[in-house]
Amino acid sequence: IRLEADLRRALERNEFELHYQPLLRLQDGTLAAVEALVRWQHPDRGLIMPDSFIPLAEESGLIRPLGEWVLREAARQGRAWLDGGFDFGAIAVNVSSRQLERGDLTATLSMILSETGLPAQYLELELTETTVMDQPEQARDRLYELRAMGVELSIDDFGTGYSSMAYLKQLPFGKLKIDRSFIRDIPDDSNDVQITSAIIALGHSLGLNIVAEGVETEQQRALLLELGCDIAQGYLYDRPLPAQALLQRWLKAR
Ligand code: G
Ligand code: G
Ligand code: MN
Ligand code: NA
Repeated sequence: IRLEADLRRALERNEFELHYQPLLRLQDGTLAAVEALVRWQHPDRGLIMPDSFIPLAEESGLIRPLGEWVLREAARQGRAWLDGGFDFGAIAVNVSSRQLERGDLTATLSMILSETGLPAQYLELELTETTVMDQPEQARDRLYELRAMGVELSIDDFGTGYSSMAYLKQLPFGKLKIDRSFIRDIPDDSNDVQITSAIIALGHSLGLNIVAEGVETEQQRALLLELGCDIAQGYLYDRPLPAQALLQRWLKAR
C-alpha cells in the first residue's frame, strides 16, 4: 500500500470521521467534556483505528492537514451542539508534536474558531508529556499563546513520558490525564494505587483537575472517587461514539 498517498486521498475524499468519548465528573456523574478521536472510514477496509495511521501521518507530515481537519470538524460539531442547545462541557482534541512545532497552530486555531463560531472555552487541547518535553522552550511559548486564546490545555497520558514537575509547574495546563496503564490494575496492584494517589495529590498541589483514563470497573471508579480524582473516562461509562450516538446517550438539552 502507498499509505501516504492513501492518507492524502482520504483527506480529499473526506473519509475521516470523529468519534466522541464522554468524560464524567466523579462526584456527581455529570458530563465534564468529550474527547474527539479520529477514525478512517476506508471504502474497502472499513473502519481503521488511529493507531494504524496516526504514526504514519506523523512521519509523512500529513498530520498537519489531518490535525487541522480534526480541529475544524470538532469545532464545527461543538458549534452545532451549542446551536441545538446541547450541553457537552468542552471538546478535547489530541494535538501531536508535529503540529505544535510548526508555530502556526495558534493562528490556524484562531482562524478555525472564528470560521466556525465556537467560543474558545469549549475547546481543550491534549498534549502528551513527550510532545511538550521535545522542545521545552518553544513549547512553553506556544502553550502560553494557546492558553491566552482561551482554550484549555491538558497533559495527556501522564506518567508514560518523563517530565519534571518543576517544569510542568511553569506551563499553563489546567488538566492532567493519568495514563490508563496506571489505572488498569487498581485496586489490586498496590504499587499502582500508590502511584495514582501520588499523581492526584501532586496534580492538585499544582492546581490541576485530574482525569483518570481507561476506567473500566466499578471498583476503579469507587477508589478514584475516594482518592479525590476529579474526572473519569473509560469503557465503564462508554466507548468513543459517533456524534449522533453520543448525542442520544449523553447530551442533554440545557
Ligand atoms: O480510540 P483510540 O484508538 O481512538 O485512539 C488511539 C490513539 O490515537 C490515542 O493515543 C489517541 O491519542 C490517538 N488519536 C486519536 N485521535 C487523534 C487525533 O485526532 N490526533 C492525534 N494526533 N492523535 C489522535
Ligand atoms: O489520547 P489517548 O491516548 O488518551 O486516547 C485514548 C485511547 O484510549 C483511545 O484509543 C480510546 O479508545 C482508548 N480508551 C478509552 N477508554 C478506554 C478504556 O476504558 N479501556 C481501554 N483499554 N482503552 C480505552
Ligand atoms: Mn487523549
Ligand atoms: Na491518553
